[in-house]
Amino acid sequence: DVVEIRRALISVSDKTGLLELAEALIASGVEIVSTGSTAAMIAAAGHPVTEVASVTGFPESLDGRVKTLHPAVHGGLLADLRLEDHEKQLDELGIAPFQLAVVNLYPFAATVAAGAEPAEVIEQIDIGGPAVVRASAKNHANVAIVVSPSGYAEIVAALEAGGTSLEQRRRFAAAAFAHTASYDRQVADWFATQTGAAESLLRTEVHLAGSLRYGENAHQSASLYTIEGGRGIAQAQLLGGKEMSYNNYVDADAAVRAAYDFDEPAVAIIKHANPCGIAVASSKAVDPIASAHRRAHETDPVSAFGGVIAANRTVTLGMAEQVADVFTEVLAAPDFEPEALRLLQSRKNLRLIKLPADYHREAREVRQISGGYLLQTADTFGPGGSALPDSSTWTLASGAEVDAATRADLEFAWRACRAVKSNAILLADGGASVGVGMGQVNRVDSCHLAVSRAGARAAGSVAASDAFFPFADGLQVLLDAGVRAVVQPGGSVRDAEVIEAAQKAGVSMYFTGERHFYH
Ligand code: 93A
Repeated sequence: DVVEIRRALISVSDKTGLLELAEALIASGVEIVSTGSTAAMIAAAGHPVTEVASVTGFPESLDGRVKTLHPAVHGGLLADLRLEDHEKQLDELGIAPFQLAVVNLYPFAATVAAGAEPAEVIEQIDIGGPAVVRASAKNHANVAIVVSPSGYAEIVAALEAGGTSLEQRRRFAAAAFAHTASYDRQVADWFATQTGAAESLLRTEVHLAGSLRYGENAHQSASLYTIEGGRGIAQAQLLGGKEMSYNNYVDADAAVRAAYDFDEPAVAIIKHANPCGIAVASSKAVDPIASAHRRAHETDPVSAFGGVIAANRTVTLGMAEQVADVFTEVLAAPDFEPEALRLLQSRKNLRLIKLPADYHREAREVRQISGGYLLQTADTFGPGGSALPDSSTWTLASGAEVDAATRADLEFAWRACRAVKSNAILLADGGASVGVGMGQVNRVDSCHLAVSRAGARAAGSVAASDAFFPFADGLQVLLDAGVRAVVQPGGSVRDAEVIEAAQKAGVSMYFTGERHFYH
């Protein structure tokens, strides 16, 4: 199984250790065949080297795009000399076999990272190099392939040992295919960024972080994977309480997403991935994040029991005292004041999650379906996302332009509504949700739910709907409850009917032109 090295093909972009390797090969009587600048460097050091052009009978051409892509090279790499017939054919074709290939590829990733223009990046897509690497790796029964200077020492040792072993060549081949696969992935990722399409799923480098006690239910097993470079819930630090469960992760993610949709101090309380309360701080609050929490809690104190809370500001002692009074599963925040942390850490069942300082959501979302995955760009308007929605682009569909306070409420409701599973209706007043209708299979039921949750607070509140009203019936439920203004995407074929209902009630209604389904 030992293959003696008599002829080597060397074509490297990274010239680290090249001369030491060449010297050792020459000292062992190995013939070196090499490309352009690799050959030039070996020759300049005074070593004999055969230019690949003299092997192929063709000059390196097309600005170096065609160097090693030739049967005289690939025949020598792919011939399986365990077969008499291959040996005979090589003789007939006048092709000499290689027993070693040393290749490292054009620095594609480094060129992209340096911010090069597309034309320059494309020139750095190595074609001939990977072909040599793959051919040699396939034929590892006969050829050793080295793709990194870190492998040179082993080759030098093999020269002294009389050749490479099958075990070595197999190991080199495995590393070689991993190398070309990762190289092609870099190319694919770059192309994905160029086409503007949803980014390649392959871009995602994931690591198993550990197993969870169980999944959504006790009989399901589960684990957590983290995304390389991710800065989200999966990277958060656990500062107190028991380990995070599968459902804790899901709900904490929804809570953080909701709270971070706001620039101002905001708190979201989540149960089963839906908000039972979202609020921003009252403008007069001395302790803004405590104010936001108090108001979010007041939306629906019954549902907030056993909830998952996220704040987009440091948790103060004031907020901590409020949270400590209510049974809560998880509290996620960018940080905690020391006294707040001390108090909350005394609650042994409360998981305290400190988010990464540069928290951001992934730019794309993956969901599994049977037999495949769905990938989409995220519906972001928080950190790392698109610009915050701007109510200046809304159009007035009915009633009079509202005053500044009502407009602020509508903007709040529109943002908060995005955290609610479709069909979503959210009633708000003064920067706090007062009634949420979530996850219903028709919009009328979501309206009823929001109104009944709001109770007496429905009258005079503003309403947001994540998608258009297909009929006037859902909106009518809200109008009958006395909402003072409505925001919704608009765009239904029956918009005229819907507008008429709002007009009849004397209610201002804005169209955003953009929908925020969330399933
Ligand atoms: O442009 S290529 O895709 N065409 C080829 O035929 C070819 N053969 C080797 N690039 C090719 N290579 C690459 O050239 C190698 O992978 C290596 O990175 C580089 C070495 O070229 P030089 O010796 O001229 O620096």
